[in-house]
Amino acid sequence: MKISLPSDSKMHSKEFTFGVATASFQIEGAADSRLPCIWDTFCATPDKIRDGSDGKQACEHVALWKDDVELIESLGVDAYRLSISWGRVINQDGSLNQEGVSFYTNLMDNLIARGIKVYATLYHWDLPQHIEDQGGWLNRKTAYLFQDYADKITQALGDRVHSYATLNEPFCSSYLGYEIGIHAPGLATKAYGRKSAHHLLLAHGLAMQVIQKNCPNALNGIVLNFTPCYPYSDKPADIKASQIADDYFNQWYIKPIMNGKYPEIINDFDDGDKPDIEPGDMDIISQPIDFLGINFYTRAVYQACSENQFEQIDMKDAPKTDIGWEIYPAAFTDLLTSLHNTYTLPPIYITENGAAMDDKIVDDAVNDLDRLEYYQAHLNAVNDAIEQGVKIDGYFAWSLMDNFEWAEGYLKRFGIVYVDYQTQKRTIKHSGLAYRDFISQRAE
Ligand code: GCO
Repeated sequence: MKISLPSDSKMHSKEFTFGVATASFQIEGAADSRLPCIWDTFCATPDKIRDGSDGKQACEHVALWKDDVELIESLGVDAYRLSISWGRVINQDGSLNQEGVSFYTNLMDNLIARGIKVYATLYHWDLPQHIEDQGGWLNRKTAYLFQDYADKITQALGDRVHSYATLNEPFCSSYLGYEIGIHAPGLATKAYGRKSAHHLLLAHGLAMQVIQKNCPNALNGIVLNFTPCYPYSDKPADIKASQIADDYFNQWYIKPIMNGKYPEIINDFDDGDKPDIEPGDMDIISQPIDFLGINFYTRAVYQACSENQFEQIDMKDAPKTDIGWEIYPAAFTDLLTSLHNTYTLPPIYITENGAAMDDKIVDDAVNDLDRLEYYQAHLNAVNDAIEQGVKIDGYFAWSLMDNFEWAEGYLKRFGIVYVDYQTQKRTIKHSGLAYRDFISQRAE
């Protein structure tokens, strides 16, 4: 089975960027050569990670990076999205860790020499533990520490980076990490969700200021995740419930950046649950970005419920991936067109899209037709949005290779390359081969 798109698709043009994505904690390993981060602590806490695993080895990418660059090159992609581990490049006293910086400069130089553009995310959830010990994202000061890190690392990396994203998915860092506690640092207090989110968004804005100064030629922005919210029925109460959920989970993170304000639902919060917004914050948060990164995996369905206004419904008979997320590609097109209609957006990059599947490796091959179908359907969905006038300039498959899937440990495989964690052998899955073939067929 192949991947194909209509012959007149804009995605066939070399102007459209195709890439693969990873994140530092999920692949790097080599935990001893960086500062401990909140995910090390969370993994060491009993019952937090489903298979009891951690990120100490992961895909041993710090040791195997040269092979991994060859692997990326063999896929023929235009770009590689990686994240930088804050605690690998900045020491506890705030100075640069030259050894850590060299790891990334060598990696990037090698990618660039092969014509692969570097898309770097500065924060993909691995907050240094010593900063968490001072309150982490609940402490406003962390936003300024992030700005300082962004300032130093962007100067050190210079023009190697084609595109910088400040944060990856502040929703996950704040809601999953501080409000319901299923991700690091594992705090579960309602008010903490919004308070940490505000400091994350402030950190984004403060970092944008220094990145634009240091790297004016790079494409600089942020990566947000969206899980579009649908009503369970066409009853007005369910429609309302899905809108509130959408404001709470999705618009909460984009509206401050695009429009300088939080969704109206903020007015319904108890005072103690509101974020601490200081004068000038919303201007910092809403300064222009060069691109918006969008991560999409699934949708969610809600119905009204008296206690907390909305309740998610499990769509029992719907097709799902191995992580239990409904496969619903139409939501991807709906999301892209509705964001386009709601906001004045910069160019969009799909910075993550992909699926966990129950892969089996047989005779050195993984015949993951289910994942391939997921990619085909979602590339079609992106193409549909482009046809409807949405400006989308790139697409990154999540992920280059199987890796540490957060609270799921190594149980869920999202790669287009299979990783045998015993031997660290990488095997390109059928989906990866199809992605490679599709990319190679584009016009010059
Ligand atoms: C995210 C993260 C990735 C995940 C992927 C699958 O979107 O949650 O950016 O690190 O691994 O999304 O859950």
